[in-house]
Amino acid sequence: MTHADLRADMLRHLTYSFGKDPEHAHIRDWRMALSLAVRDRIVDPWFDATRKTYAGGHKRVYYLSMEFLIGRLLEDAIVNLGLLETARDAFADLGVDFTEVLENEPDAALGNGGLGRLAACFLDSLSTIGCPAYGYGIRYEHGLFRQSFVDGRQVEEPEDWLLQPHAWEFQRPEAAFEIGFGGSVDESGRRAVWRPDEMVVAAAYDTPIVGWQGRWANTLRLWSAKPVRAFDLESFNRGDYVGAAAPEALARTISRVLYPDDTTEQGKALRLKQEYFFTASSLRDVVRRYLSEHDDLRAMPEKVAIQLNDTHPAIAGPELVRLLHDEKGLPFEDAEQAARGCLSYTNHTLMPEALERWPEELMASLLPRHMQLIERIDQAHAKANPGRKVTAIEDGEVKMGELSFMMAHKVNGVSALHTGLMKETVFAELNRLHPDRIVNQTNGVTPRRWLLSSNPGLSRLIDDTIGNGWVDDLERLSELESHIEDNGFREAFAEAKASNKRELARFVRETEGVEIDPDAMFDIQIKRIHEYKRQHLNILETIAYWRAIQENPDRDWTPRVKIFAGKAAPGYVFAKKIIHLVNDVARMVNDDPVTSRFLKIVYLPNYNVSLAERLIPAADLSEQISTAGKEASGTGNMKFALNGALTIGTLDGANVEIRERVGAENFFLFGMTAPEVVARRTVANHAEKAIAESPELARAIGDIEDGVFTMDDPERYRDIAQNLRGADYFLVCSDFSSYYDKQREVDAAYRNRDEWNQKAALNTARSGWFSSDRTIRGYMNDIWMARSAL
Ligand code: C3B
Repeated sequence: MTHADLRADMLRHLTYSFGKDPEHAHIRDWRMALSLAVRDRIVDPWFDATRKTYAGGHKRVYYLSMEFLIGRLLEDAIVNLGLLETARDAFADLGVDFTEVLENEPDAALGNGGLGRLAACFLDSLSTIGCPAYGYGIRYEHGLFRQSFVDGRQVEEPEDWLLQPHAWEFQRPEAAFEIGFGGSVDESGRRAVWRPDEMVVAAAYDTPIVGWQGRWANTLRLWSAKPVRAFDLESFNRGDYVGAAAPEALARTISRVLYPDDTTEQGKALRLKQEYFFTASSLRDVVRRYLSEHDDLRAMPEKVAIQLNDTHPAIAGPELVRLLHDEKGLPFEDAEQAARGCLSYTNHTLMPEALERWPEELMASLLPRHMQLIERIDQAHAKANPGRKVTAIEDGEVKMGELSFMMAHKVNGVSALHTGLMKETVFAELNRLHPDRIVNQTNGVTPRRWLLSSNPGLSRLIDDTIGNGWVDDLERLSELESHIEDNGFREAFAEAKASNKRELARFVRETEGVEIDPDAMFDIQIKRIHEYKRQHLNILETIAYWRAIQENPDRDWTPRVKIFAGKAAPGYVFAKKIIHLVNDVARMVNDDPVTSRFLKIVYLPNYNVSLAERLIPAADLSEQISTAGKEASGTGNMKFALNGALTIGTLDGANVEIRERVGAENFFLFGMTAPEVVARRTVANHAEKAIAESPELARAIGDIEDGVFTMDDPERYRDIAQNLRGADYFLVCSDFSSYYDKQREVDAAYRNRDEWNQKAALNTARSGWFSSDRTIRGYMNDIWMARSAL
């Protein structure tokens, strides 16, 4: 297709789909016209994929996830269809700014962080590999809140991506299911019959996800909740307009908002309703599709693989048993076995507060039949494993992790370390009973979005050096290694980074009004704000460095820009304090005439996928500093390494595997290991001791306590200081010295810029294994037993 063809298609859509005269078209109109012109090219491969799947009798994979953090889709589609240059040229002809068109698309934030973004990378890889698959989730009206700062404090505003025109989804009025809640179970007949007392309709919206080079396209099917009866005419006619709209309002609540908290349970009935709502509609869709081609429900595992992304869809176990046993008449044992054959479960965290538990009472009132089936599943497990104390129901609560484990044929962790810890801790007993069930699948990221699109400069250099086969075979990046010795290559590599940094500096100037020097080291920590991720360790080190420069301003310090971005859950008071502290410190440090040549701090608001795409290619240093044993994997860490940043990190999550691959000499390791962390916690007054041994730390904490950064309100951070001196559960103090010293090694290393560039290039060359294509192949081979249909 030529750019003239694409231009003609856009003009046609502009005129006939949107009724706009090109003379009066807004950027938004151009974005929609381009989106439809591109979408037209996805529909055929999409249909072909469906036809091939049916014709070949292929096994299908269903990925159930509360979150899909897909971000913008237009550029992804354009890149995967190989239309980037074509589209650029088409807009050049039209005199419209192509970048502005791409950036006009709302960033679909239907997720909180790593878990949701992983699901989005998996969709891209499934389509690239040609594995027949569906993503199933919720079509939230409001995704993750928008973050801004007022006097340094986080302020949340609702996100409203769906209010803007959106080109990707196809509504499927024919695919709708009635989903019930509450009511009672009638056990008088041969089969138990659940009679819910509340019903909503789950309506399907499909988004095609096209893979690399348009060879295959899968579907992301998101469910929206609608009332069974749209409107209460009787109330309306009585003049009760509010009452008339009540059914709709109530139903819509279910798909209204994404819970803005990725690690702590809200304990709200609504959350459980959301989980059941999307899980039940997805499973009904799966069973319907299976029965349209096959009769024997016992053989479902041969054709159906259902992945539970964390425990959020864990109700799938009892729901699938209910469908097969109560509704389709299979004996309970057969239903359970068929369900287990289809289901597998990914655990994404060991944080105790994030392991979902629902009060039995709530479960029984919202899903009475499921509560009975959970008891039966638990009893069947106990009977099969006599004398073992492991149950899915304990202390009046249903433990969704245990339930998922019992109902899955495979359970996986997301990095080697995390999987090992799963076996030793949360699932120790279950692992003893089912030693083959737990497997590891280390996370990965899609190279299409996280290198090819977001870092065009580096991608071009890679293409010129080794060809473009790396895009769907990322381990070929290793072919770069032999070129790293070459001065010309190293300089070009450095220039690609420098140019990304200049672009970021421009962005920071324009959006924040802060000047940063593109030649300084860009040191970046971007992720959700959480104590275990230890943004406060980073800011304490920054304060200590600032003090060191102040005391000795004539020394030849290595200039640094510390960049932070990330949202705190609205109810997570401590995390919000950390944000406020970083902003307060930034204000003071950036205005310091003595130190600001050497140190700047920037906290960019409203972190999202699009901002990550801007930041990661411009990073020199990647901060991956969680308390060892707490970060299940991390995926940002992989994106940074792939884009040629060096990591400063602990031996946690996938950092361990990144370091093994890029080489210990190209990674700045600090801090305690996971077993050392456990041991350190048993030391009385560990924090006090660490503070006593580090004058830098003592001074930094003292500064916070003395109100150095908060002249107007010296008490503001007393509780942070108290937490550090007292409990310090995440061992910020105990790891401080090791971190501070390692940062000084980083300073020294950055001064030898050629050697740094060499290490950076080695990070890129050796990160190929962290492609989500590799991860998905692992799931296909070890868990789903599914094959590519290409
Ligand atoms: C995250 C974990 O915190 C990350 O370490 C991991 O890389 C990703 O999942 C993907 O596996 N996670 C999350 O974002 N939300 C949760 N509720 C639990 C884990």
